[in-house]
Amino acid sequence: MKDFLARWMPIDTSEHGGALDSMNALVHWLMAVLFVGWGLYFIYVLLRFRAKKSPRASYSGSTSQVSTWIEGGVILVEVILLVGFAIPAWARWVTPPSPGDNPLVVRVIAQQFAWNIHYAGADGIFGHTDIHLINEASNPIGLDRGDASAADDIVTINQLHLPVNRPVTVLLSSKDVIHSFGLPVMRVKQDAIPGQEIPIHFTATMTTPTEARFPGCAADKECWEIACAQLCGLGHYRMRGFLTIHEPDEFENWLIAEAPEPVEAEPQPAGLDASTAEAEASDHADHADHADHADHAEHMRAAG
Ligand SMILES: [Cu+2]
Repeated sequence: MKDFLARWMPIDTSEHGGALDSMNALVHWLMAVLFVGWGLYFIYVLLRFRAKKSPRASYSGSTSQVSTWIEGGVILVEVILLVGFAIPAWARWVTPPSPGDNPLVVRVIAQQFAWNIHYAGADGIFGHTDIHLINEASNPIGLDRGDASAADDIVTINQLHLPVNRPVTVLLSSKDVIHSFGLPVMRVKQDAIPGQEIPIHFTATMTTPTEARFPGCAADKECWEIACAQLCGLGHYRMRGFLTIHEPDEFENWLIAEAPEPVEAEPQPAGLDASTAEAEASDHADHADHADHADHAEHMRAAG
């Protein structure tokens, strides 16, 4: 059944995906058995209680205790499914990876109609964000660049880059309405709910193939898709991000390449000539809050 279902499924590139697909197959088998069982019972009842054979209704009904025992059996099976399978599976799903496994923590902030990705940078600490600092073009998550721990933070739009074989925790939130963060190849799907930060844990087991590039992906590799799986507004159809899984060293290089240049806090000398000021201004524009990504997002919006 698992192989049969796999024909309609995207490839599985996550550590937990196999178990999820097996459960999917198991549930399909259970549903198949129930479908056939109830279908046969329905046909039996149609024949057994047909009008020709029972012209008068029986007002006393069934006097046997069989149905009581069956109901008891159903309750027992459902308790076993809940306590023995569902609750342990849920507990595994919500347990964070151990710090010894060096998990990577990434914030994903959904908005109409884009995915903002926030990396903590070299210091491993997310900079302070403030709703009043949000600027849709230059600072979509309201990152406070004045905060010391924000200086090295990386913010991208619609571009999620992760290392292979390293546990990842995505802290998922939303700026406006309910979205759903779906990584089909990673067997991950979680609603993003305004006012909540929801952790999701997974580990990628495969890097993205290089043969072809997904349209709109800015990475050098083909990207897999981040799909918004919850109807979130008129632009929902184009709320698509791109997931790239790298080899660990490749991922570190990507982080270094994306890291913002340190901004000098020194006051400008009074006698600064015009050409130097211009050069400085353009330099700062290059290193501003990922203006290139904002451009890219604009392009994506326009393309959508
Ligand atoms: Cu959405």
